[in-house]
Amino acid sequence: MAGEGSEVGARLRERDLSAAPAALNLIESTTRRDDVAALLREVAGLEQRGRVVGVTGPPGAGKSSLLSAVVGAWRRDGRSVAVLAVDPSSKRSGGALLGDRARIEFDPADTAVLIRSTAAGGRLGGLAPATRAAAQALSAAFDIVVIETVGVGQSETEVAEVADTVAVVVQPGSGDALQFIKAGIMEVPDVLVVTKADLGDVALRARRDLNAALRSLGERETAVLAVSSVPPARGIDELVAALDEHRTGLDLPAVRADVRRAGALADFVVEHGERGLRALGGRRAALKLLADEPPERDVASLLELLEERAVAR
Ligand SMILES: Nc1nc2c(ncn2[C@@H]2O[C@H](COP(=O)(O)OP(=O)(O)OP(=O)(O)O)[C@@H](O)[C@H]2O)c(=O)[nH]1
Ligand SMILES: [Mg+2]
Repeated sequence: MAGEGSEVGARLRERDLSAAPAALNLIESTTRRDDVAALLREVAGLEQRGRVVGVTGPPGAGKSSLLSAVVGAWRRDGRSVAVLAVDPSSKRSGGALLGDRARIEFDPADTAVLIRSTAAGGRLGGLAPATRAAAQALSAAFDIVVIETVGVGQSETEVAEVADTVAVVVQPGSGDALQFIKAGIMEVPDVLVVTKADLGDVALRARRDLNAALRSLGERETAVLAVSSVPPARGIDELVAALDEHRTGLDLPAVRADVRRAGALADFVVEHGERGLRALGGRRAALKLLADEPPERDVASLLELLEERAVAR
């Protein structure tokens, strides 16, 4: 039975934000796959309505505090916002020290904001398929969908597969991002945010070092901003503007086609593992195969294509 999935999907298509919790419940359930498929069919092709912003950075960098301020600014502009906060389930990736972790603050009576924590993906890495599906479904209804992930390096790459714009958030004095960028481990983010600017010189120095590192790589376009999320907040409007500006320059249909291709490959790896990937001749060959398909193909049909090819080889 996929009746509920179609119904919830149709409501999202009509931009009925009150359908979002039900949509997320379906997407996160492990037993309602027909409903999820029906839901995603209803919203297929509508993803370009909303935009997907990835916010990623090391544990405790200040991502959630920053989002409290940014969500507030977006709401003052009248934009609806959904945040999918991916909780690192493994001890390794941690998170801010217990008790020191901020929650995203918002007005609970405001029906145009939705904040949801979701579990991180499994061993095969990265964003859970449910997070990808949730971003796809919610971007049909909300103006902005944010995915908050913890980490730097790997997580930045994964969120970039789903998001139109990726902001990497670092706190002053932590050299992680700088080292990753220099070493080529991290792709250059669309926007770099140094938090805790209220701490003064150390934040300004971090910003200067990041700018210098980017210039030495010939990356002059990337915005590096210093923000403070504690009152009086600083740099928030500039960040909102930088995110908008990045989006304006994008070829969105092409970005979303790439998102669907990456999503199909991720689903395939979840279903068939590394062995399935080998049957396709490896990740690169699989991406090449997908890139040759028409950009409008949806995730389900791309997944079928991969499965057919894997069997044929
Ligand atoms: N001084 C100062 N402290 C901040 C600022 N932003 C965040 N903090 C503090 O930094 C700590 C971590 O902030 P969070 O917003 O939870 O950081 P996070 O990146 O979301 O953490 P995880 O989700 O656990 O990775 C909290 O104690 C915040 O109060 C800021 O602008 N200035
Ligand atoms: Mg957080």
